Amino acid sequence: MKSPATNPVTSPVKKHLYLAVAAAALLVSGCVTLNDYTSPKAETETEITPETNAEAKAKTAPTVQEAEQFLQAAEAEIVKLSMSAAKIYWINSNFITQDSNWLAAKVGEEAGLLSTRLANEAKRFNDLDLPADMARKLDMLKRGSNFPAPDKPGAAGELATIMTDLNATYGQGKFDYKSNDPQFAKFYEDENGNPTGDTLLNLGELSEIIAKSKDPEELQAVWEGWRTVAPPMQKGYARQVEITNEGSRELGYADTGVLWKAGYDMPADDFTKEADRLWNQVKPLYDELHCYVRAELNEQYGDEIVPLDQPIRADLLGNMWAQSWGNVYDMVKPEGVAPKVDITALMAKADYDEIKMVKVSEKFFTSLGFDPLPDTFWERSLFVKPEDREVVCHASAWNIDDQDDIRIKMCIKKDGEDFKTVHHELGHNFYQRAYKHQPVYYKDGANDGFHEAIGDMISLSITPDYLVQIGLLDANDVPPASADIHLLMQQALDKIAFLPFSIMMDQWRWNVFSGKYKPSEYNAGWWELRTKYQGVRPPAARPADAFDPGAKFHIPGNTPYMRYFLAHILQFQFHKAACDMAGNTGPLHRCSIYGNTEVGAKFNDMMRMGSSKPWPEALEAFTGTQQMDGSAIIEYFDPLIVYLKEENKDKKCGW
Ligand code: X8Z
Ligand code: ZN
Repeated sequence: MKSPATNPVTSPVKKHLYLAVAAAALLVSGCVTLNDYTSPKAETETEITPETNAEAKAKTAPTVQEAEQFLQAAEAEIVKLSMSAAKIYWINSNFITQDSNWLAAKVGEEAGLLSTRLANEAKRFNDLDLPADMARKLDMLKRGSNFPAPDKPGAAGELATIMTDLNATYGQGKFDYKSNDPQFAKFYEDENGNPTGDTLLNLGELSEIIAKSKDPEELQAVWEGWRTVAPPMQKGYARQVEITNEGSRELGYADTGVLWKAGYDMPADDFTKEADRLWNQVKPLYDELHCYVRAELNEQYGDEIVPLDQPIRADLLGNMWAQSWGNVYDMVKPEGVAPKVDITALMAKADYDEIKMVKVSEKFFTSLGFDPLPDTFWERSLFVKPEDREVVCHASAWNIDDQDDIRIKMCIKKDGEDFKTVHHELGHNFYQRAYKHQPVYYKDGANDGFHEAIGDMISLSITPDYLVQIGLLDANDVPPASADIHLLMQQALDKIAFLPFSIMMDQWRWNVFSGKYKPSEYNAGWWELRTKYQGVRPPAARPADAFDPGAKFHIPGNTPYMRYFLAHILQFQFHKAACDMAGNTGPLHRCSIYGNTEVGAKFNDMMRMGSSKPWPEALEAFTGTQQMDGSAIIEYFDPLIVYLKEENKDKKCGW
């Protein structure tokens, strides 16, 4: 149910953008239509006059039946707006133009107005003793948008316009990097070597340089260059915070951060503690990884660029935001020769194109017993970056009609990283389809971390043995058990390095919403948290107007990020439960559940619940426990932890 009003995460227009998962209409089965619903307030106003106050009060007090009618009518309204909103957002993200932005802002305003109205109307039933199911639905309506607008003229429109602008500014972000330098000609020429006329690099191209270059000056220039897209966003961002905080307060939340934290079936403060608890379970592993990687980079770059007692320069870690470090694997890999399982190379050898990557990913899900994706998925998805127009390239999965019109939108690169991202996106789509029979209120993940964890859990089964099974890897090239450290290192660079990044993103937003960081402190606060959690720092002092949070999609894209932190805990927990179920007796990191329909059926039992029950019950349905738990991560990486501790034993770790 959670989503901003201007991009495809909007709700209650029921937009789940994962990362732009649009979900839309549930066609309500005819019993209640909008016209059937008469405002209870209007009825009672006419009736109270001749009665005593007590009698009047008894009459005006809402009834369970009215609450039921209200929920049905609200559902009908949501459904009505959903599908057109989803289609507009889809078009806007696939063709960013002035006109499609206008349409997105317009429907975003409508969605915002609807969301605010329904949330406020739902408050009427606050003191009523209701069956748990109805209370849950009303609560979901009250938290219907992650970015609620206040109930006053113009607010929803202003908010929707800002949100659309931020999204579009990010989506079109470009930067001129050495357009005259022949070394970079490939970025500025077409396949035939003719100039494209475009002298600016987009995020995909800049990311490629960050992933491959080992020249600190170049890395710094590209890293700083991408961040020039963000300062123009800061003013709008700060205004958006004001508006949506006001909207949140009207709904009874201290600020928008508290509203977000209230979405986890527990009091907001308890959720903060829960996130900290999970982080503390895995932090020792991150600390070891950080210590080891810094030392390896120090060997490559020297004391001046990578001093051994300082946070690591964020531009040296192979990713634009230093959120996952897999691209520096070759620089930091453990001693000893290990046969390389390079999925990028294997796919190239097997002539995989973008469609084949998606087909193979789909096959994993069908091997577990899920139905194949519908024809419309293949007809309507975007798999390849179009040359002739501006699109939002950040990968996303959509459900346009809340039934079977599921799609992904992704500028797929033919590499191992995107092979896994395709699984991630399909995880969203298969989840959406699994809960399509639920009422609109429950067409969502058990919590948002579940939604992000499904496809990632599948990816954990992309083991060398699995790659042999699907014909990508030759059986003779399966690394021996002695090479596990290499595989685990690769995995840790992606998954463990990600944990502190994913927890600090929303720490920053919580602080912004609570007013702890004023707009003038946005950037300093950002780096305070980046340093505290990740132990990274900018390559040089940041300019006074820097707004570095704006250079990461989910900030202007207005997608909460705690979901990814939770997903990185949950996916290992799911993987362990699945492997136990499959009777796996080997190490967790070598287990693959490919082809196991029994596990698939159990997984589906959890998925089909949607958000109809508090998430601990969904978790229990699959794992047998009600608690999120990081111990499966520790088990999975156990050999690596031993290795890192040994490697680090004479080092001074920390920053
Ligand atoms: O945004 C995404 C997905 C879409 S929901 C591609 N992810 C986060 C990111 O890219 O920052 C997946 C992992 C983290
Ligand atoms: Zn996702």
